[in-house]
Amino acid sequence: MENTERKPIVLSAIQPTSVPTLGNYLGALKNWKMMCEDYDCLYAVADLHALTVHPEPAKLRQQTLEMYATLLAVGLDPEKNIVFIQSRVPAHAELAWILDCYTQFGEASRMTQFKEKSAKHADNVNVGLFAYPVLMAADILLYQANFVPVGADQKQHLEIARDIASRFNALRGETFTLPEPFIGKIGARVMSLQDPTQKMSKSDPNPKASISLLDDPDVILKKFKSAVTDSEAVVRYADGKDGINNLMSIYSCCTGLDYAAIEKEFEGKGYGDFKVKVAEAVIEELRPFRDNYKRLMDDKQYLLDTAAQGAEKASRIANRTLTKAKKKVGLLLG
Ligand code: ATP
Ligand code: LTN
Repeated sequence: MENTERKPIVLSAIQPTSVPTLGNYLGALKNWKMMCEDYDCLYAVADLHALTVHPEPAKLRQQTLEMYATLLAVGLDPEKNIVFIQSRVPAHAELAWILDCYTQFGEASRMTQFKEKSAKHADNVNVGLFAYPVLMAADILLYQANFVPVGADQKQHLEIARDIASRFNALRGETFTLPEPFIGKIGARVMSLQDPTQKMSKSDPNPKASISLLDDPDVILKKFKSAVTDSEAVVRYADGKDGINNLMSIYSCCTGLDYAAIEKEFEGKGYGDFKVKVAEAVIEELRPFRDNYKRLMDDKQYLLDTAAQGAEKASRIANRTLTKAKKKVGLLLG
């Protein structure tokens, strides 16, 4: 995919840490698919980022393949987009080192995700975890991306990517495009079904808290039925109704209805009816994904071949920017 039509460039990535949740889907993957028509899009499986949590090697390999299949199964066409695995494009790690040297210790220390993850895993606060946002900046800047579709939790990482890029540009001359986050209005922060003050997360140990994209329909229904709500028994969007607000935003994302229309639909009805309707909407939304995913996972060779082609196309673009950055910092090229 050469940028001959000069469409704006979009890049995003997702870690292969486990099966994506409804949060990953509504906050990120669904937007990735929507952007395919109007932008030149690159989407990656961020396997290098996943190394920060020391996954078991065989498991990481399997989950990387599964996440690659997931990206295709949500409808990202590998002919129209570049869909690739991060570690297969060595330029990411190379540029990350250069950018490490243009990132201040203080600014990286302020990253909320670093603080949260290092508090949660105090036994493994490695340098990779600290430099995680710099690798993410390299992912984005290598492709001169204009927009980065992510959930709200990644906003701060986008800001540091911009800061690193502008510092580099100011010191070494115009090299990188400054990226902007693309955060959807609804679905940017899907909350846990068991504690609606916390975001739904793949790594939540409580399986009832999140919907996995591969959950069977009856499991999805059960999880929604046991979602934590409040005692008011009125379906309306309001402060203090975190559980219902969350279900309303999920329903809105899956049906396209706005909050006023949802309130009207459930006027005089209890939470029981509402939860069943939300579950049904989610089941329908995910049905094509489940079918595609199963089919793709049965054809491992196709996945490997497509990933190899994706890496080749991505490398061609990434290497241009890498060479430019190397020259700017004074590395001797042949
Ligand atoms: P982990 O639990 O392993 O940290 P995660 O579920 O937060 O993972 P990531 O791989 O870090 O998922 O994120 C992939 C994409 O999904 C990112 O764009 C992120 O912003 C988005 N995302 C993650 N959780 C949510 C959520 N609850 N609501 C909306 N978007 C989300
Ligand atoms: N840190 C991101 C995943 C990620 C990413 C990126 C997102 C890695 N590299 C580049 C956008 C652009 C996360 O979602 N946790």
